[in-house]
Amino acid sequence: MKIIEAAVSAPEAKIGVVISRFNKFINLNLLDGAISSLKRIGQVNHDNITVIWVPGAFELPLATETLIKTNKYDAIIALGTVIRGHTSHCEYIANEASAGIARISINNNIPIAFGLLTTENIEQAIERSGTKLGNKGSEAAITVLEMINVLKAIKLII
Ligand code: INI
Repeated sequence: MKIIEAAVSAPEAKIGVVISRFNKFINLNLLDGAISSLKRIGQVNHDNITVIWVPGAFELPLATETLIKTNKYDAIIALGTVIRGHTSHCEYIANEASAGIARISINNNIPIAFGLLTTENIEQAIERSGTKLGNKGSEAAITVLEMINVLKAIKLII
């Protein structure tokens, strides 16, 4: 029997963080959580992290794909916040962002973490960006660290 379960340390990894400016006051906390986890938990070198700002969550997939095409990154963390309004506008944005990111990750065989908060209100977003319900940015960082090592192990062992 072979079992693959990887660690989360990836000191040599090159990580791109694509982040939305819309709801920036929340997203800055997601970024803080992501970078802190990359460095403290993943031991990722400060110089190997690139942060790219885009206007909104809808733009996350395009910037992510463009970054991947440079072939300089081992993983991408996509960060943003979509807060429900009075219309269905936010659903179109959240759906496109999530579908786009999933498609790009699979098509390019590269880990991309979906660090997009999709909440009913601002309070829920605050709770998930470094207060009582954790930090989605930090979770996203730990996810890509593990996935970098999982993909490596699959290629080595199987
Ligand atoms: N972008 C977000 O990141 N979050 C939102 O909640 C949001 N809402 O609700 O409108 C939002 N809109 C902007 C969108 O992502 C695009 O930047 C815009 O539509 C231009 O393409």
